Amino acid sequence: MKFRSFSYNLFHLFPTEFNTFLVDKQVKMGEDVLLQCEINTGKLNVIWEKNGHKLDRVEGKHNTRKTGTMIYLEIRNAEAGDEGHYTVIIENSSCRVSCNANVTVELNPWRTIQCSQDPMIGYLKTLRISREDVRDLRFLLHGPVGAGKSSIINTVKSIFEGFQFINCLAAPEVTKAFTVKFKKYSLGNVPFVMHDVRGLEDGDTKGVHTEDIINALKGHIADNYAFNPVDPIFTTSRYYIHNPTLNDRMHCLVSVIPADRISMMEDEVIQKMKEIKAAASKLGIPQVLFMTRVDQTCRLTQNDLGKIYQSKKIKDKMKECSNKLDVPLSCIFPVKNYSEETKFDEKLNCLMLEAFTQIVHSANDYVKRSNEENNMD
Ligand SMILES: Nc1nc2c(ncn2[C@@H]2O[C@H](COP(=O)(O)OP(=O)(O)O)[C@@H](O)[C@H]2O)c(=O)[nH]1
Ligand SMILES: [Mg+2]
Repeated sequence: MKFRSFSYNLFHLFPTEFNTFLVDKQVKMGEDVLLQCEINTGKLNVIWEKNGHKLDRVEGKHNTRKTGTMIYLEIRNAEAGDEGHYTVIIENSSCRVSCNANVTVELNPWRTIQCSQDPMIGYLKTLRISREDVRDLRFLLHGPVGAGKSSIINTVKSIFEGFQFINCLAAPEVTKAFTVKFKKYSLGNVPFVMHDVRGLEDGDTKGVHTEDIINALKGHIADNYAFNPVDPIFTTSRYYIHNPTLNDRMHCLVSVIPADRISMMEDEVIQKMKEIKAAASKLGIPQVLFMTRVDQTCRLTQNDLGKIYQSKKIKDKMKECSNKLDVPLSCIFPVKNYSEETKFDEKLNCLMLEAFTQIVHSANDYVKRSNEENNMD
């Protein structure tokens, strides 16, 4: 016997429930979306919400209806703005129940991704540095603790060396400030060197000192120097390079930001990153931003990395990085690192290789423009 045939006196004996729930929808631009669910009674009030606010119904776009116990919301001609978290609330004087669904709209791609890694690896393996006296192009990675700096090095190393490194550089999620030394990582068969530094933290006595990153950019810090969070390197230290050459300097600064944590980053850390960026600008050193952990912030991307440039969430996160750190969107590259995977993933490699090619070009251009005699101080 169905509940709807009972009188109102029996209402409290049979609480209102959903027979079927809303389900998540993923649609392409221009497609229609139909959200539907079924309740066990027809005599109730229905309210639709989007992202926690009452749905602002637009004529010709939203169509809500109730047919018996079925409840529908139709969204016509899906656009980027239709993406969101939808809730249907069913209520009367004595009860209120709700259920939710996410609507994801695949945007038209705004950047393309190459789908074959071998030409990109081949290109980078044969690329010549624009000056003969420069042995390697050197990259400095900086950013908050846990941003994925060590994982980027691990991922790039794995791609060039053709097998997957166990991600021993990356810190487990719970630890902080795992990397304490200024560490140089050569990439085996290509003339590129990446430097990993201890992560930035808020406060003056935690994480790496801003001044030391600037010293590293200028080439004053030797490999294996253990960062001291309280004081920058002393000129009397045996790790201090007094007259750095172009081979000691950094040729590109890579800021690393985790997409899933950008909104929660402390202002102080952002301020430190901006300070370092400003110093790099003053030195003429190119700067690029790698946005990591994209899979942790966007389901569409997690399911298919090839759709990263169709994701509104990724685009929004890139804009947030751009606004917070004053980096143009064209200099922001969303990347995914190897974290739990045990097998090679060509889409992951291609995304990383595109970002990596960009920093190689920027660094190569910088060394071409640099005058060996330039004093950086
Ligand atoms: N899911 C996912 N996890 C990542 C990614 N990049 C890094 N991680 C994880 O995030 C944590 C911090 O990374 P780590 O490289 O140690 O950060 P670092 O402090 O900047 O060197 C580790 O547990 C990594 O496995 C990514 O793109 N996706
Ligand atoms: Mg690290």
